[in-house]
Amino acid sequence: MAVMNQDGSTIVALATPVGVSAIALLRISGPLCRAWAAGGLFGRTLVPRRAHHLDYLALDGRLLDDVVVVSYLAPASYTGEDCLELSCHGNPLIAQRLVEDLCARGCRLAQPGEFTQRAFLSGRLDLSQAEAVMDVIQARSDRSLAVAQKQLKGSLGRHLLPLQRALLDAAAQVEAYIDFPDEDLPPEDQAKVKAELEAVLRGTRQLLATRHYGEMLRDGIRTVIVGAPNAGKSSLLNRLVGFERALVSPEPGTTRDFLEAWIRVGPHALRLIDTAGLNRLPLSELEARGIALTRTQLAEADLVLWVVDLSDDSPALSIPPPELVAMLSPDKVLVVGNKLDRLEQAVLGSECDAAARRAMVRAQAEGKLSRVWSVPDGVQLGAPLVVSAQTGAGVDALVERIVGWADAFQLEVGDEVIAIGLRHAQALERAQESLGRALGQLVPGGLKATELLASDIRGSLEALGEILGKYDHERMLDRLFATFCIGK
Ligand SMILES: Nc1nc2c(ncn2[C@@H]2O[C@H](COP(=O)(O)OP(=O)(O)O)[C@@H](O)[C@H]2O)c(=O)[nH]1
Ligand SMILES: [Mg+2]
Repeated sequence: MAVMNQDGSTIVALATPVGVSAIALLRISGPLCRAWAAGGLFGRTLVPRRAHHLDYLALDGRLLDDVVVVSYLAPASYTGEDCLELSCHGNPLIAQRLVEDLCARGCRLAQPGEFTQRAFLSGRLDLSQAEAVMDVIQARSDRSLAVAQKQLKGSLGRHLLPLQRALLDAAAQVEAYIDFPDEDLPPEDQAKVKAELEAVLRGTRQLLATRHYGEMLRDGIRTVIVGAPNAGKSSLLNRLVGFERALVSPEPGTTRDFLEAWIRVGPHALRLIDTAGLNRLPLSELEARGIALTRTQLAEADLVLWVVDLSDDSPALSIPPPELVAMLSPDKVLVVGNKLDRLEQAVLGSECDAAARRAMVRAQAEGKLSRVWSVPDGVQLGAPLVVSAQTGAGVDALVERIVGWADAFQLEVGDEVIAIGLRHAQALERAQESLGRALGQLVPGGLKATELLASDIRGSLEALGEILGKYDHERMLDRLFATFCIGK
């Protein structure tokens, strides 16, 4: 049985935001709840999981509020302990008086995350599920919410379980030989263990591959808008955000610092970053600093929107500096030709029909873009797009392209979408290292001591165990015992 609630305390906290609202919810968890549900708080017994509308009287008999109270008995509650939930009128003063009264009756204020921590300690959630609670609360896009909800239901645990099982098998086979120093792990067992470890390694790689997507889900897709001064970067940001977030001016070098704005595109959340213009000859010290910042932003970008002014006839200005191009992998750069409206205006006077004019504009735009930015082979983002930040033309197609690009990152592991976080990645990397060392011994003549092999397998098992927060020694012993019975 898991350890729970080490200090025996009953905790209370406001579960809804502080402020005026229709209702505020207080959550209480711990041993005092049992007596309170049995009549200790309201003078009557509460039927578990049933809403009771009752007057809450303070210790001195004052009426604090009429509340709706629901009791949950261990282990069938969020924390796995006895719990009460009180809904009062959403006046912060009432909530505060209730909390004070509950503390006077023996509760203490909960630490941040303590309810979920108790849920983990009582075995209601594994660690990856406990983390998913935060992800569900903080998700900014439909996709990140969906993945977090799956993880809350234990998707990561379900994928780790077969890997852990295979490692336990391998460990049991190897450990069985440790007690017999004169016997070496026979070649056929070595081959079996090797195959198992390789399968686990493939599984960990598969999970690790979801890390980048996981970061994009949790932190938003870092989308950096770059290009020459006056190309219309800030205008494009404003157009995507839907209001005047950034200053736009015909004077080059308006944006010196960088600006951030969150937008949702389809099921994804984008963290848009507007930067100072990039040109070859920084005009001022301040601009030069802006450009240095842009480089930093580019290095951390998931996606780069490279804005080119289609109406600018001095391409030298809009050709990106080669050292920056070298920094960028083509699969994250989307070239956006802007000010399409100006090209359209230029051909308005011509004699031909609308279709021919459109073709002329297109040809001009493409010619221009191919001069200022030659897109390397193997680009996954497709042909450059042309837009007008001013009229909004082409912006829907741009958004569509971004959604398609982001969708491609979603990796299915088995039949579920998984997106691991940093902590998971670190544990998986440690598991990989141990697996690599173990496999290094399973080459002909490579096995020096069975103990070393066993310890590397245990190392990878422990690393995987950290993800869910439980490393089950007992199960491992069970396996070992079973091996002895059958084999020896
Ligand atoms: N005609 C036209 N002008 C634009 C367009 N986008 C931006 N501009 C103008 O170009 C100038 C520079 O725009 P801004 O967004 O500040 O460029 P930034 O320096 O790249 O951030 C401003 O005068 C904008 O009004 C566009 O699509 N069409
Ligand atoms: Mg700007």
